[in-house]
Amino acid sequence: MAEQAEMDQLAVLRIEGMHCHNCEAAIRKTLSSVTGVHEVEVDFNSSQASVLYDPKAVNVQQLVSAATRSGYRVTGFSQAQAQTDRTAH
Ligand SMILES: [Cu+2]
Repeated sequence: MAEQAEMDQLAVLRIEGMHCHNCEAAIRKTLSSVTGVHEVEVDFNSSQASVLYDPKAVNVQQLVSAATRSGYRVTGFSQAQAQTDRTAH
């Protein structure tokens, strides 16, 4: 698990258009179905989706496209190398 996480990349997408927890679930489902995505956390309150993915299998543009396809607007993203602990709020 730890070994895998070292190679993973973390992207935090800022998503516009979520208005309830069903939206949260819809985005989580869509992003989770993308090949190479290992973990998805969507937070409706902060309008953010945190995606842990394998950069060799998928890139951020594809994640953005997937979220956009599900009917939401991605207004930006930030990226970080995923280490043992993720940035908590
Ligand atoms: Cu909704």
